[in-house]
Amino acid sequence: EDPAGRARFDELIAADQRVEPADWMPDAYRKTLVRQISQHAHSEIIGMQPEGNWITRAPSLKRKAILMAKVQDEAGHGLYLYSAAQTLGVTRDRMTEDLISGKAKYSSIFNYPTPTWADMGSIGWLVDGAAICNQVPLCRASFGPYGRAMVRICKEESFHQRQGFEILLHLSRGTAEQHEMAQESVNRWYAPALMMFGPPDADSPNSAQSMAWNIKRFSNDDLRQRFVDMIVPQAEVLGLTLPDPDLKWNEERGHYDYGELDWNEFTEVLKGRGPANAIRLERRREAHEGGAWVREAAAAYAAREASARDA
Ligand code: FAQ
Repeated sequence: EDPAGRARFDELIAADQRVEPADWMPDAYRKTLVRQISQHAHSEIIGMQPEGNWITRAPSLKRKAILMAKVQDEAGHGLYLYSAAQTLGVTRDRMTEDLISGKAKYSSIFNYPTPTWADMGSIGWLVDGAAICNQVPLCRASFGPYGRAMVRICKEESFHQRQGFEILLHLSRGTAEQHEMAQESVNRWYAPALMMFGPPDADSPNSAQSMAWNIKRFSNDDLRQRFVDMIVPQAEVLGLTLPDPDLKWNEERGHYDYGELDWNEFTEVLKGRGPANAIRLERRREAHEGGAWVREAAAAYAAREASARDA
């Protein structure tokens, strides 16, 4: 413990200023940031798979180009976030090892399959929409590299959300079959998207401390409510129904009430028993092994450049 460092850290947090990598910080603060930022990075990387599934089958060249750009954006987000986590002392190899061994968490949402093209719309509208609600406040996270990475990520997520909304709008206004495909997809993604915000506040062990450290700015339930309030009018524009019979405007609260979510399903997914957990990890392992030669070549090139410089 460094008393002067501790005092400076407490001052920065109290003044709502930024902590930078070289500053002294409590071990628990460092640990919770590594946990959250690495989980977030893993989510972006695993999150490429459900949409990657449709790149070769996109309904037009234009849709394919847009989808490819979006999936590449997710890779970029993963890289910004791994870099932010590395400033805290954890290595990229360590994080990757934890992901492919199944030890690390990543967002529950990416363990659901994408059987139809409409799922590209639902992921953009609901999953990126939820991601934006959760991540805009993270732009003000107290840890500098995380907050700065989030600014850029949020700009790109806004484009992702619009492209998803537009896919659904197109389908919803298309043939009866297309409309039905859009509705069926929204029916599957609605509840899992609400679960992205994490467990209810009463069951969220990390929230209080993360809020005291200005990492999280709002509780899981507050952000979930904000998301529900945002998507209800958007669903009306889409001409689609949200699959929740309890969804109702509450005049007194000034918010929409919504039904209880199936938290058993959430727990099962977190334990690795969701519909697509096994295949997601299997694909990530294959990609990691298949990419070994690229890492070796990059390392050999870097070593040769370094020895040429020293010579
Ligand atoms: N899935 O005490 P809390 C995207 C875990 S968006 C899995 O409330 P915390 C964009 C939590 O880690 C998705 N696990 O935890 C995209 C903790 O376990 P631990 C990624 C979850 O950290 C779109 C335990 O439950 N976004 O990728 C989930 O205070 C389309 C107790 O929970 C982020 O990661 C969940 N949904 O709050 C990409 C945002 N929820 O670690 C491709 C940054 C909770 O103690 C395509 N993260 N858990 O073992 C956060 O804001 C927070 O970490 C929360 C959880 C809000 C997710």
